[in-house]
Amino acid sequence: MAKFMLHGDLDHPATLSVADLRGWEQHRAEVVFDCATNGPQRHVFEGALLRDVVAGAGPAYDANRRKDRSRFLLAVSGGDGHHSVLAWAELDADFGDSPVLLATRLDGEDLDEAGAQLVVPSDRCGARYVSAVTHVWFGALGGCLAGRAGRGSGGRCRGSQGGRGRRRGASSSEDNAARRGTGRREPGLIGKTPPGRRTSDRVRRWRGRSRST
Ligand SMILES: Nc1nc2c(c(=O)[nH]1)N[C@H]1C(S)=C(S)[C@@H](COP(=O)(O)O)O[C@H]1N2
Ligand SMILES: [Mo]
Repeated sequence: MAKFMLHGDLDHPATLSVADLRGWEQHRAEVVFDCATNGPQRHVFEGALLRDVVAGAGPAYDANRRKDRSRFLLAVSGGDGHHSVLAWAELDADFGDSPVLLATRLDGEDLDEAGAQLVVPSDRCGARYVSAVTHVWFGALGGCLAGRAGRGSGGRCRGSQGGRGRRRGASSSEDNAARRGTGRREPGLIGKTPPGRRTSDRVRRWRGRSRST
């Protein structure tokens, strides 16, 4: 029986079967998605809301702060190596409120043997309908990855993003690269005109205008 790992910044990471997913309220989605190679496909999926499953695993956000929740991501992987990412905010009722499912049934057939399937009803294209799900990772961008544990946000960070439990290619150099990418940046070095210069340009334009009117 196919199972998947629910891991990342969670108090209660777990290995779940499709049967376990039936423990959450089941939702139904009639979807049409268009694939560039196969054309439009119509399917009926039933399953648990991904946000319910993650919320039950103790996600490391501050539930009372929308701004903290907006930092989090999900990565969903299939057994064949196909994977897709979602922003937590896509699912969150205060943001996109999208009824993304981890499906337990497809067109009336149970998925216990095949494995759960990600269903993103708001997507036009089918690429994020990851089938035979093996991993669901939940984690943060920002404070946690940059090593500034919850600074100013009241959020909790556990420093385990991307490392623990990743299937393959989980090297520390990747994590370091991720940290570099989200690290502290020197303000003013991101292709901006220095403020002093900009101000004087504006003043010059304004003066020119005053004289001619
Ligand atoms: N595990 C896995 N899931 C996947 C894919 C894949 O390659 N592997 N392809 C995606 C794409 S591009 C589409 S259009 C849909 C539908 O693919 P199917 O027609 O092969 O069912 O599945 C999605 N889910
Ligand atoms: Mo596709």
